[in-house]
Amino acid sequence: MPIPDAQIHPEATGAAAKTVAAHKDKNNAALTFYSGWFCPYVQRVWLALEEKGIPYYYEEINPYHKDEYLKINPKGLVPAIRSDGVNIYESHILNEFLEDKFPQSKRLLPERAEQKAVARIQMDLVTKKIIPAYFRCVQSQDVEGQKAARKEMYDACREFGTFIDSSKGPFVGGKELDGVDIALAPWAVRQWVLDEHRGGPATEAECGQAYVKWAKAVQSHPTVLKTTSDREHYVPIYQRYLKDEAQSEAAKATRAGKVIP
Ligand SMILES: N[C@@H](CCC(=O)N[C@@H](CS)C(=O)NCC(=O)O)C(=O)O
Repeated sequence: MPIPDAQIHPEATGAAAKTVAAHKDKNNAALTFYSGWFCPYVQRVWLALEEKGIPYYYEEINPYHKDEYLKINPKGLVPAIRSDGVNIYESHILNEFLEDKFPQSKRLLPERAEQKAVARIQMDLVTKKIIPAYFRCVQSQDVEGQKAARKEMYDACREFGTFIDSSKGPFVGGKELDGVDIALAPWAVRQWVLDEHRGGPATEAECGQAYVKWAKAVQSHPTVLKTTSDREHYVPIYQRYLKDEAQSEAAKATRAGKVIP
């Protein structure tokens, strides 16, 4: 029985492939970045590495063929980093590690303890509410479940929008991406799955003006673009959840010209 994920396209493509090619020099790298080009958690760390301008060696891993990689991350998940002989994993922990290890590079989290705690509270909303609802919405095979998850997600995105100071935005970090923006950015990149298969584009009515502006700004941010592969190679990853769609109530309603809110 083939495992669909094990057949993921083997490498980054498009703009992301160029970024990979620029990070294949082991001699001048401060660390090794174990990546899977397709993974949103990886993209979090990739964004932090690029925004901070850290010299890294990029190693592509298919985490569904674990083998040797279990020695780097016993959980078998990407992303991971090997730095000074130590293996580190979990995207949030990795991004905090990068802040600690490279204090001279661009800061992505506030230095003041109180402000840093606030940033962690904001990232908690992303981790505990927005991301689980995103995956529930994609994975749910019934329209009611999809609608409920979409609402849950975009309600939380509206709350995320309140973290943005509209006089400084579009990002939580003002004009520049910061750690809180980066925590959610990969899912804004993958919002097309919901736009195209789970009820249409996110509207200001459901998730607020600040979030809609934020998502658009993220989707066209240069660092986001240079860590994103060609769309066609992401499609098969989501396809298993969308494959029965032709038969689904959502697809039938769409074909009948009904809007799925
Ligand atoms: N909590 C982890 C999640 C990482 C994760 O789920 N990575 C997926 C790819 S997107 C993976 O490596 N999956 C391999 C598997 O499930 O065996 C993090 O934040 O780094």
